[in-house]
Amino acid sequence: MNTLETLDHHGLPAIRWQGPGGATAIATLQGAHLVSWIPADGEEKLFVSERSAFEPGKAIRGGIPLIFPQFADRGPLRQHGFARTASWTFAGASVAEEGHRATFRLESSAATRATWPKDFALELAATIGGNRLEVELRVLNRGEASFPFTAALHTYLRITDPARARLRGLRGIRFVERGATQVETEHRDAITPESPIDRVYFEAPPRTVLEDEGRVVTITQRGFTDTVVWNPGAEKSAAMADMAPDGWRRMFCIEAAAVEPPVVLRPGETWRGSQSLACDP
Ligand code: TA6
Repeated sequence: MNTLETLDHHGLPAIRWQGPGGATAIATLQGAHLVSWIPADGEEKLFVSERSAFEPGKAIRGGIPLIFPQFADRGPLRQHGFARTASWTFAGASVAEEGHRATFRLESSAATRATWPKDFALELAATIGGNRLEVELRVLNRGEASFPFTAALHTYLRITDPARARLRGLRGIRFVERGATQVETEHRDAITPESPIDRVYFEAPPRTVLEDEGRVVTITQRGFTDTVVWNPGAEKSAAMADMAPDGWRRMFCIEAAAVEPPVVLRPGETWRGSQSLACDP
């Protein structure tokens, strides 16, 4: 693949590459964080807040943050764990059947062991081609004991109008609202980001569909058992330092997640989870 370059993305080292059909993507080495994906139709599909920090050690608001080894505040670590702010290495580019792939790696170190005393290796492989993006997370347990983890690909999809955006495919699925303990069942055919939402849907179906002003993105997940749907709404958006007051109107997080129960990984084993996004041509 000869269409790969390194660049400085708002001060953070990053990789940009091209896939078949003219698709492009950019990922920062901090967090192996996808901050742009433009498929063959030429339109950016990921939302990144124009007020996001791009500073070492600070989470980027938007794109595809990789959450590991703790989802949200479900454990003793800092919110969403350390992988999204850690420095990853670029492990190379390759040509796959589905398109052009960039792979990033993060291994346990003295710094990660200080907060989470486990031996692990993570790989994040992002493949683009035509109208598709596939992101796969691999977690290898290099230690001598099993460890539990929770994880997510916290994808911020760009929308143009919260009144028209519709997420379909979660009807009949059990969910819990953030901060609540009671498990409820989704009764709607279509979920809109018009009112704030922050839910984990358990044992979610592998496929959901986001419609937005005639555009359709099919979201497929494998390995990840749960789907998280998040939009902070107007009030919370206005209170966030890294979000414009109207930021909520332009994003909808549809996250492939492994939250409940946590994954328990045995020594020497590798766990895989992926999310793919396909835009209708
Ligand atoms: O995935 C949903 C969520 O856990 C929400 O509760 C919300 O806080 C969001 O993630 C963003 O978290 P962050 O740490 O990036 O501000």
